[in-house]
Amino acid sequence: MDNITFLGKQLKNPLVLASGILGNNAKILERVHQAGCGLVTLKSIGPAPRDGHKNPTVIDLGGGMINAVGLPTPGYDHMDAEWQALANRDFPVNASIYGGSVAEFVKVAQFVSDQGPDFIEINISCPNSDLHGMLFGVDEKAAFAVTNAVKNVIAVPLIAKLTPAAPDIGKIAKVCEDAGADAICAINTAGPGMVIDIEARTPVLAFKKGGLSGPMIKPVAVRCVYDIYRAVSIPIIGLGGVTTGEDAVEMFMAGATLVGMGSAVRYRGIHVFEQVNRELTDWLAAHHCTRDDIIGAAHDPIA
Ligand code: RRO
Repeated sequence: MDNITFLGKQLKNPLVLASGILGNNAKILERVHQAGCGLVTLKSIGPAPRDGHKNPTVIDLGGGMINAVGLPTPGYDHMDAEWQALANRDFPVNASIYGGSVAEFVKVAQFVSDQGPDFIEINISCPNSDLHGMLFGVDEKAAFAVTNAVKNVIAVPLIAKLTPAAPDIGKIAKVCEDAGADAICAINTAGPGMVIDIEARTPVLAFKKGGLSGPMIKPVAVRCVYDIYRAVSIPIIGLGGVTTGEDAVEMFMAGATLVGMGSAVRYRGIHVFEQVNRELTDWLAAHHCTRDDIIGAAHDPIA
């Protein structure tokens, strides 16, 4: 698979690095691009410096991971070196941002837009936030307000990253579309879940609860992308448990235009992007079809 257009930008393939996996360092992200990733997403950038939660923050459960990293960020205006390095990049970047209020989202979005990312992704779906009692992504009014406010102050396409914790993710996606989102990204981690150390009689994560990722959540992610595809007419970045070319095919069939990977980078390394791209290309060739043929194909089964 090569050279596609997404929201007016050229990508070398439809594979995306999920937010939060490899930070914001331009050199590392360039290596991910060189390793076959079509679009890299930054770790969510917030309004003020923040350390994140105490360790342990990530546990490999086998079949997936649980994390409560806790939104660590240098803060949008404490990243001069990163912004400078990213300004000289020759690869597409999706900048993920968060805030604890609509006003904070707007402040971060305005600044980040001026740094020239290709896209801005609003993270309204982090399961590990102690910044506010509510996820913007589970409340229709809040989702509309933040999407609309950010849309009004940025100069690049806007992507809304959604949570499977929403009671009706299709409805939230439609609200975001109506508020001006140019694309939907789904899903953020699932849950939250909890793992207990039975000898210590205590939750293993310091934050106690955390978001689930990796192969164990793929069916939830596929269902969410399927529901969103039926609810909106903007493109979808489908992610959640994708590790192989066949997983990517499944996401496309559910309705994704691009497919993201996060935990898969841990399981297969950064070269997972060129490997999955090869597996995808081989699958399409073996089935005599193109990516365009399979996007949303599960919605219209051949009798
Ligand atoms: O930093 C985190 O704990 C985190 C974030 Br911001 C997110 O969006 N999703 C996640 O699983 N962890």
